[in-house]
Amino acid sequence: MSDRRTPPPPSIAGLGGRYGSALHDTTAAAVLGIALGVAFTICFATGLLSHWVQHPPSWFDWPSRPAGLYRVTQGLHVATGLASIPLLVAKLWVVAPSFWTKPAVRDVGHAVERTMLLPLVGGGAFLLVSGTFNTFQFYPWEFFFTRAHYGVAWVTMGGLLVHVAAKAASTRSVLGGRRRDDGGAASELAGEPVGELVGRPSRRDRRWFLGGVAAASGALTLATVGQTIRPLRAVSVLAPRDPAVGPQGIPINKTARAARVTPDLTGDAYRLRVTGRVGRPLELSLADLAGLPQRTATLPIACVEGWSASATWQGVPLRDLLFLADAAPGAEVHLDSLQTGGLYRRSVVSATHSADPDTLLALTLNGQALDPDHGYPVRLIGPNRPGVMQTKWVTEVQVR
Ligand SMILES: Nc1nc2c(c(=O)[nH]1)N[C@H]1C(S)=C(S)[C@@H](COP(=O)(O)O)O[C@H]1N2
Ligand SMILES: [Mo]
Repeated sequence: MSDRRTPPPPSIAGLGGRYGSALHDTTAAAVLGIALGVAFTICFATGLLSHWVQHPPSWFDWPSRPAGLYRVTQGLHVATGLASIPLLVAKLWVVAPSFWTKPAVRDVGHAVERTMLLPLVGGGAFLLVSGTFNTFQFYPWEFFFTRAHYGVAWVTMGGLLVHVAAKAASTRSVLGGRRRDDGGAASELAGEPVGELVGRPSRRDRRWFLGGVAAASGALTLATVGQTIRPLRAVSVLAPRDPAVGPQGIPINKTARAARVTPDLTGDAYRLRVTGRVGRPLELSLADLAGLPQRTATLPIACVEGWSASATWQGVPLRDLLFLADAAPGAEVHLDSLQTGGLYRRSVVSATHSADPDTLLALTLNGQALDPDHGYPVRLIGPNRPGVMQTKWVTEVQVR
């Protein structure tokens, strides 16, 4: 009845479930698996990097150059995560028949392999959903997003590692087989069903299917990546942010109103204090700051949520202020905002970043005084920093 030659490797193939489509096969599973493995690895590496930048371990010193590096790594993080969504859905669909294989567990190795699918699939789905929600600043849950997203990423990558180890050999033979397939001789392992099927897919069907998945992934990327690649903003109809929309042509994440930074705090009473380990503490009005030598830099705001936008900023280099206050050159600095609550009212500027001449206490954006929502009267803007560390409404520079 069946003309199947060698049975497929049991690690990929299953024997259960009846599935109508012939596309549930080992070759599609292997190709999608590799694509997902690459996407998840880039996403994890860039995510881990972002975590270290914000919570640096003692051995980690994030450079201040190139100025746009974080913009690229975090843009990649969000883009590879979004591109993974169609890949994961397709992969789960392709291998679904193998979930119902009998016996459910053959031996200890198989039990481990199957158990580790739970963190891999569950964790992967959680990361993609919670990450996507975060880019829309939509938090319909109780947990703290960054901690949960970070913790689950490790669990998921553990699952991925086990999965790759378990599937490496069969994947290699499946894809090696495919190449021989192209040469004319039929492969033994490639294109084998992962369930009980009507027939084997033709190579043409599979190419259409995988091409369609790739197109969906590419389309989702194009539809969102304009939030950081500005020329694509017109086609990025699904992007949570348009990088050109906001006061002074730049998006905002928290308004002055939401941060409870009121005009009485930013008016004549405003002072910037330089305190801590300084020879000469300073207390400067906005006019004092404007009277100091100004420096201009074109730098992006690169939000962890994946949007970014470049602008021209002018202000007093932080290192000049440290010099004026008689602080040790290249000191670590803690910034405090006029904002009284919230997680991002403070930030740390590492010695490397405080020494960079383009790390500015900015007074202007694209030639105008800062909009209240962009941090009037004074905000930090520095090269190669995540948006959350570009503190707005700065009122204290504390030297450590
Ligand atoms: N005081 C304060 N500064 C802040 C924030 C904040 O919530 N409070 N948000 C940060 C985040 S998450 C980003 S992405 C940038 C955005 O800067 P913008 O609103 O000027 O575009 O500001 C940062 N500075
Ligand atoms: Mo942000």
